[in-house]
Amino acid sequence: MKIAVIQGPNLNMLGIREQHIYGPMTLEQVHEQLKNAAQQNGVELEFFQSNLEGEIVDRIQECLGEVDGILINPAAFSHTSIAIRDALSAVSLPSVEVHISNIYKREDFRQKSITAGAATGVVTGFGPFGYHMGLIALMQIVSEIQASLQAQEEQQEEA
Ligand code: CA2
Repeated sequence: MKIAVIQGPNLNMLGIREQHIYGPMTLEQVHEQLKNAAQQNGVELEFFQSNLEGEIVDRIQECLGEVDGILINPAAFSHTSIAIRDALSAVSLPSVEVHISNIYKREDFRQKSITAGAATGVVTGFGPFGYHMGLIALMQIVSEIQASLQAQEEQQEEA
């Protein structure tokens, strides 16, 4: 199983600034922990971070036929980007949107995620551990999809 991890604008600053909101871990450390957890479950992760909306749209489109699911923190683009939402809808892969902070406890403008409407589910407010929660959910969803596809194939072979 292969999962793309897509990180939006300014998340490359994790652990460097605003530690009171996002904690002390750098993005590299978050990814390292996540990679270890994934490896233990036989899952391969592909990491991508960009500050540019179009690059994130491109990366989501590239996921088609390449990965089984998407773990994404669109960061500030969550609140603004119809393009990222459309890309997620277009590829129609299982996806989990992660927010490190609890967006519902913050400024009004953060309390609406446009992109979340295209995600299978959302995890918000659990710090970097939210990426692990999202990964566990994705592994379960992808396994269920794969099992049901296999059952369909077996039924067709029997018919
Ligand atoms: O809580 C989250 O994960 C957010 O997606 C983070 C975004 C913010 O715009 C969303 O409303 C909620 C911001 C990511 C920026 O991260 C920084 C990290 C360190 C220093 C500055 C920014």
